[in-house]
Amino acid sequence: MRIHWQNERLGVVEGDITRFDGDAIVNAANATLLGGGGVDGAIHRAAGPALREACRQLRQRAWPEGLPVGQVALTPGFALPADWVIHTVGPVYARGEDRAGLLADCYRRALAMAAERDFRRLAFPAISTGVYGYPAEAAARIVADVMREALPRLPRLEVTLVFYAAADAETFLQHAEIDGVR
Ligand code: AR6
Repeated sequence: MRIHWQNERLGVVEGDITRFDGDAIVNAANATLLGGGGVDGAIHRAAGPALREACRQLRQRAWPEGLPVGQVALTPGFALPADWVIHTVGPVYARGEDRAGLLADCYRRALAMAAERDFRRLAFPAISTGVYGYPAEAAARIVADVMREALPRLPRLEVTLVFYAAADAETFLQHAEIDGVR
């Protein structure tokens, strides 16, 4: 993974999140939790069929109606290098409605879950900015705000933001104010 920007708390890299070798990666899933395209499809392929089974059981036991937008759910990582997967469902972008709070919830709740479990290294993809159509520039500002607010209270956690393409990492850095994040 190629590093575009980094300090002690936060990294902005380009690469495939399924290769991240830390405590957990976040999955930009959908409410069914049963897989899909994009990063979700890649994570399921790399983790193997046991992940789908774990997600199916999660649905049955905890989320029979599906995982609501902005919520998080945890499974093992199975064949992934990361030990755990924190599944979340980002909002579908809508012009006429401000869903920034829901996108922020995905990041905040994933950070809280990681802290609860005492995870030290966590990676996020750019939730909602693919199929769900959230503009990368707006998402960048939301993510930066959450990191600025949350990371000072989670001193043991190191976060990596993984972008699939170099251009996406650069767009993020142009629109996010992360210099002050510690
Ligand atoms: N590693 C890192 N980032 C990736 C990878 C990867 N392997 N693959 C794609 N991305 P998307 P969403 C980037 O569409 O918008 C799925 O079908 C991608 O370039 O995966 O939240 C789910 O099942 C983009 O920047 O997620 C849902 O139905 C970012 O990940 C729906 O898509 C997010 O794109 C969720 O849509």
